[in-house]
Amino acid sequence: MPIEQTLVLIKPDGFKRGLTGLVMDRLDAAGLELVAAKMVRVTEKLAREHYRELSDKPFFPNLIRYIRGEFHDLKQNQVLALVYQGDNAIARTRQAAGATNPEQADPRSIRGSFGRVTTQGQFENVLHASGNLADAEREVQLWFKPEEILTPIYTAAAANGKKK
Ligand code: IDP
Ligand code: MG
Repeated sequence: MPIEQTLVLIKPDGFKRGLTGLVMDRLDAAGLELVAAKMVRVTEKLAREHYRELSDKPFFPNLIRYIRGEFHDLKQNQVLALVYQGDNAIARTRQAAGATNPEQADPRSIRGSFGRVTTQGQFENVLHASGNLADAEREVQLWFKPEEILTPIYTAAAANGKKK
């Protein structure tokens, strides 16, 4: 099994509802190793770049507002950004997170336990977790400089090769 790194963001609902420690406990319990962590002010540019593959979706404008904390009164637009490492870390983190729609997620998963769909139809699902290796490589390098990660494994060449 290859060693992978994956990006986790504690989204504004998770942060505001005091779920940061719980998410980190669950990922610890899953045997994942924390190799980077920082609070980040999410600019419009960073949000759009992070979610660029979803820019055509009808929920995109509200997704950008959501990740920037505009629905949760986060004046600094802050999220906690984390990088977890381990064998098969990407799939294992997704497993702990649960399905995108919290109403369809395994009730024991983080999203299934603590996420919600708002009356406006927004999925508030506590955390972001990279979906696959290509996303993980791009996202870890979008949010972190190599020197901010204890043991960086993704190279700049991989990220540049994936730029449009
Ligand atoms: P993921 O976060 O599980 O990888 P993506 O499809 O990459 O799911 O979507 C990114 C985020 O956009 C989701 O976590 C969720 O917050 C939001 N989202 C995705 N699909 C919908 C939808 O159909 N309605 C509302 N929000 C959505
Ligand atoms: Mg995704």
